Amino acid sequence: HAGDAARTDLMTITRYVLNEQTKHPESRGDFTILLNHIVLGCKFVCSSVNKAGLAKLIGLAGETNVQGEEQKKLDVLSNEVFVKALVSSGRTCILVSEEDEEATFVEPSLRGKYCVVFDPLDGSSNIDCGVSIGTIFGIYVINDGKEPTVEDVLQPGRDMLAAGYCMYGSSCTLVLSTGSGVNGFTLDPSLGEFILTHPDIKIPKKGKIYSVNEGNAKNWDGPTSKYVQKCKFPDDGSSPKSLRYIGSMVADVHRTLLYGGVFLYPADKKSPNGKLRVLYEVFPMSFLMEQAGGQAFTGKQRALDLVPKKIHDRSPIFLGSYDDVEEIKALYAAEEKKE
Ligand code: P6P
Repeated sequence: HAGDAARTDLMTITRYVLNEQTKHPESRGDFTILLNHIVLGCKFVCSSVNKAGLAKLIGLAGETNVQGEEQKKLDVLSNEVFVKALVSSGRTCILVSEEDEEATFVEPSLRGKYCVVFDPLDGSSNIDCGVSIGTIFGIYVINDGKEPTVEDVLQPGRDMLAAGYCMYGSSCTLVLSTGSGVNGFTLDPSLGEFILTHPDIKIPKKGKIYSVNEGNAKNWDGPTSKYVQKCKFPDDGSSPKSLRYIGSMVADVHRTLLYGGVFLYPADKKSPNGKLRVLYEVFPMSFLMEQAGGQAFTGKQRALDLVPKKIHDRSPIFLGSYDDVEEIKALYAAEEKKE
């Protein structure tokens, strides 16, 4: 039976990436090794996040654990795990993490050709109330063999080789694109393997959900205010959209990817560049949205065409269903004409 075949043909993320690798005969498997180390980091963080509540309950967090070590904050711990996993993979040369002010340059003996930009635990302020959080990552390749510098990662998001996120929620789901579509894998804890559960994800062309922090409405610019107003009081007789805002980017983006609609973190008077970071939040999520048939816009341009000046630069972002983002682009274009 087809069902049985599906149940016994376990397409793990490693098998999936190896299959992808066979499409590039010249590849020496470096990307597969790199990805395996990212997956290892995700499995560790998944296990730690699931225990975090318990650790707090039995008083481990914030005190010393059985080894007498100070219990680390989960985002600090997650960052250390990813940095160690990526460096030890021997396939990276520069790492940019939301947790580290400066980029990490891998020592020559362990240096590879990939740059990884990542937020090890985005939304970590939501841990204590059990809201889903996640790891977000993007991968650039650097082939020129010269001494790596920070300019090597200040590249437009369209040059990313791959991007993905791992969401730690009711289940642990890793969503990945290596440039030919988007696939979702769910961790089977009994196997310790990520199994393909969402093959070839495509975002609905138009959605019924908008996702934004309405608490910032006082500070929004004209086009954003007009768009949100249209969502609530449509002038074409259609029904109003639903508002869903979790306040954890990975969770809001994952819902947008699967159900459709649009996620907005606009600029506002207080933060003219918005809040979300270009390299390890905006670029990976925009890459995934485009690969799934959606799009991502900054209010001025295609998000993936942005060129960051600094590794922690921020940008406004409007991403999701193709038609919904088109409406936002039209409102910004009309504003442009007026100026
Ligand atoms: P606000 C979490 O702190 C985060 O970085 C993203 O995960 C999330 O989308 C955003 O900030 C929420 O920001 O200002 O709405 O609380």
